[in-house]
Amino acid sequence: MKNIKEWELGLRDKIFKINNRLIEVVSSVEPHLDEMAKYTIEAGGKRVRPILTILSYSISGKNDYDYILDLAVSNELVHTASLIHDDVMDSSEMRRGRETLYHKYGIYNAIVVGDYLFTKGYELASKYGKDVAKVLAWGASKLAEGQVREYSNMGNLDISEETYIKIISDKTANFFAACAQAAAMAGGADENTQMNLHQFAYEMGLAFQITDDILDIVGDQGVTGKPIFNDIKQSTITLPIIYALNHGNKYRSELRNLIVNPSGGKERDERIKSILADSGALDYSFKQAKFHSEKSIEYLGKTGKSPSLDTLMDLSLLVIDRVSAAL
Ligand code: GRG
Repeated sequence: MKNIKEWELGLRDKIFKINNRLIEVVSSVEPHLDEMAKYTIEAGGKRVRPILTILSYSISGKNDYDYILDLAVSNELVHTASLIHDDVMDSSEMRRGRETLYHKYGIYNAIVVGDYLFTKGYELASKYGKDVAKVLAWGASKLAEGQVREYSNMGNLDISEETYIKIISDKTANFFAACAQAAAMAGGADENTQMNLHQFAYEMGLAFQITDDILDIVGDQGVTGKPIFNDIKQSTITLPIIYALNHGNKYRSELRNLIVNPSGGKERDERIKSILADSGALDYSFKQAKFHSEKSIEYLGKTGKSPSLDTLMDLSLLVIDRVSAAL
């Protein structure tokens, strides 16, 4: 298994081209919009979705990856638009290591910049034909469904693991699936390959989101670029909490009290963290992430040999690797 640095190095030229093209396509004749759109793009991000798009295309696509660059960029724009709107909904102050657009420029500007990136994304995707654009529209509509389902379950301490999986399927995994499937489609892959890549990316997306939710508890803001314990602060109940509430009899009422009581600061956070560790909730959640990562690789194995296969596999393993050092 390669470490993250090596993996990034192997993709450096692609990430460089993605970043340049992103800046190019968000340019606007309206200087303030231009400034805000570029502020958001220049904050960076892992660029997982555009990389997933390029590699999924390479499984069957005959052209150089330049051909699929705009679809990759389109997917990053839709994702970034959703993050901007998410930060408005959560009143978040930090994202990608800098002040959120919402906090710096205000709510009205954040809504419009999100809309702008979203439409720019669709303009680019339309180049690949209506079937490809339709898959992406499906993925983006799932983002919205997931977001609303999550919002309506805020503070719901009785939320089931099944509902949690439904939420993260839509807010994360189905969009990953749409990125991979649309790219395979644009590369002329047969239907079987398209579906295997869809399933691969879906399972990887579940692993990615579960990992993200663990990192919200045990992560380091310097690495993730966003504050930790944000989910609990927002009353978003994620897998570690669900597990501990359902399996840690000893801690159940204490944990419920700690979650509903926002005071207590760092001490409260540390206590929640130790309950989640002692009840086995963090280990269980990591096992679930690992399970989905392994499942994703099974689907990948069904797509047939190609040069980008190993890198896609590394991507799925890296998704869960982000958390193993923190546990
Ligand atoms: C369709 C534009 C649009 C919006 C729909 C607000 C909203 C409604 C959806 C938001 C859904 C959401 C917040 C999903 C989070 C998914 C997720 C895992 C985000 C973090 O992704 P990373 O870690 O972030 O890839 P970076 O910053 O690295 O790109």
